[in-house]
Amino acid sequence: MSPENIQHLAAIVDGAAMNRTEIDQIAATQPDLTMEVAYHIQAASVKRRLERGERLIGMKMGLTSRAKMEQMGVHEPIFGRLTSTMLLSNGATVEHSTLIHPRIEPEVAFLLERDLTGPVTPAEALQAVGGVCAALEVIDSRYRDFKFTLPDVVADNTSAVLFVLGDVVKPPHAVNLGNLGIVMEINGTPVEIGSSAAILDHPARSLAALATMMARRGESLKAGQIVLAGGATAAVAIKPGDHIRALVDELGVAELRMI
Ligand code: OOG
Ligand code: MG
Repeated sequence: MSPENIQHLAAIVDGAAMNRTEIDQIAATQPDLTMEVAYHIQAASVKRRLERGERLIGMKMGLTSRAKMEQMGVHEPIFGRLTSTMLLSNGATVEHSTLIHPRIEPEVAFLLERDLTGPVTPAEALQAVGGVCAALEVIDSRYRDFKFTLPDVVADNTSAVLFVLGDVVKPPHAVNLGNLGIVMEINGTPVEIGSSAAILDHPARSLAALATMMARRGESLKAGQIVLAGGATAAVAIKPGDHIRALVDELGVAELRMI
């Protein structure tokens, strides 16, 4: 695909994210939308955000659990980029009308204290981690009806829109990271139950996979960045009035309210 077309498509997905409008899948009209091209579109669209003053604060993994792969009908982990306007304080209130068709999922997040360059093993990846915490990610695909191919969702920065982190931060080896029970409640009712083991069998594998995939593009993770390891359960549609809590064993609660 030509550089001009990549910039053009980046402007379309960025505009849809900015204006919260639905768009048609890119793959439907662009047969040369490979995964490689899709990551170029993602990078170019996030560059537009950075040019508007947002900061890159981390990365996210997506489709790292079977539940998510089955829900979305795609079967390969992908990564996206997190910017400063996506991070809300724990317990924040979000206006539903500012989003398209938001869904929410419980996650585990890594806080990096060292730079991390792939390829690495999961054990090596964990050496870059200063802390782990509970997280909730709101995803809001810009594609009509939340339907997409794998390259489409990559181009759309893996549906990233908002996230919150829990207040409890622990060193990765201080918790049973490979099998933390996770419950997501909406208005006090458990709606999803899972474990951090659902995230590629261990969240450290997700972090290592991220560093390794980024290395293929000549990119690396930096000290101070946040990494969302990927949804541990299927994502759930949210509506005004919902109070959503992710309760993660040993790591407390990440929560937010929709109005
Ligand atoms: C893609 C984003 C997936 C996750 O944690 O699996 C994701 C989507 O489902 O829209 O964030
Ligand atoms: Mg996610």
